[in-house]
Amino acid sequence: MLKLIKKSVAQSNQNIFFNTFAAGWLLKNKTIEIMKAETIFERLWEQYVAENPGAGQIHNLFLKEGERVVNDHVAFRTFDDPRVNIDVLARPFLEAGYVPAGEYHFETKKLRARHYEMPDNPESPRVFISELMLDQFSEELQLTIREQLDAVPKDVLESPELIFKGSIFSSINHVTYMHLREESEYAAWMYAFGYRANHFTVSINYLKSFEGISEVNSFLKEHGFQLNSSGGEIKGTPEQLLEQSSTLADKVEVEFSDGTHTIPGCYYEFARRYEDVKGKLFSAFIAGSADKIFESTDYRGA
Ligand code: OOG
Ligand code: NI
Repeated sequence: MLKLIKKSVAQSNQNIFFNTFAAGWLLKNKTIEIMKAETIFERLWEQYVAENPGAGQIHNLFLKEGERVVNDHVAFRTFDDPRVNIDVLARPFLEAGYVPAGEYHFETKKLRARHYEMPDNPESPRVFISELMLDQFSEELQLTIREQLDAVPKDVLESPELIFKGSIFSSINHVTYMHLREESEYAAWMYAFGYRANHFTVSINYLKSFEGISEVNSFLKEHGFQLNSSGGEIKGTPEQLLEQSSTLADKVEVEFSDGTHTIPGCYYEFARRYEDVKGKLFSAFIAGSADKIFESTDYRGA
């Protein structure tokens, strides 16, 4: 599909028009927009802070300290169904110039992930996309998700706007949400929240007034934010060239068909990267640490 689009771009070069935010071209009478990376992240950020005020508050606290907040990475979640898998979610980023960079496996959580980078642009956040491997779950879970996907209009699934759409399921209910959790917290989160930035990540490397990740963590706790302590508050070590911490996801009110419930939404992450022996900044992810970071959205009781 991606190849096809690329080819059409080349063929319809004369039709390309540009403005400051986007380029578009006509394909089968449909205008497909190529969004610039910056535009994508701005829209994702607005949606993310509007729905998870904690992240916005933390961001403002850093600004008040005189810091410039640069994102290390932004993460998405999805299912491995070919209609919505990693490749589908990656499309707008590839169009914007991103390239695939690393692959990760999470056996126990039955997840797979890939990260993408913008070449020659160290301040453009990495993009981390994971997918749930549906075949490894019960028939019931598979059916729940696939039936819901069957009901989503094709143009929604194929839209470059999919990454902004939130839950694409026509009706979600709390009983199903709680049931999905028994097999996978990730599946339940996806069911309720869908397509959006799961988290943004502050790059500690760019912070001037914080020595390291412990100081960042103390600052957050002093301001009343709770951290994900699964596997310890700090995941990874300087020897692994990546240290990470994250808040526990903000509690968000979700309207289910069987009532409104408050459940964990999105979280904010903090990452410090180190240079390797050759002086090259480590740019990948550490599966053992990521495994614990996923748990920042785990359900924590009513
Ligand atoms: C992603 C968890 C992993 C990282 O930086 O290692 C991660 C998620 O919660 O979807 O973000
Ligand atoms: Ni992350």
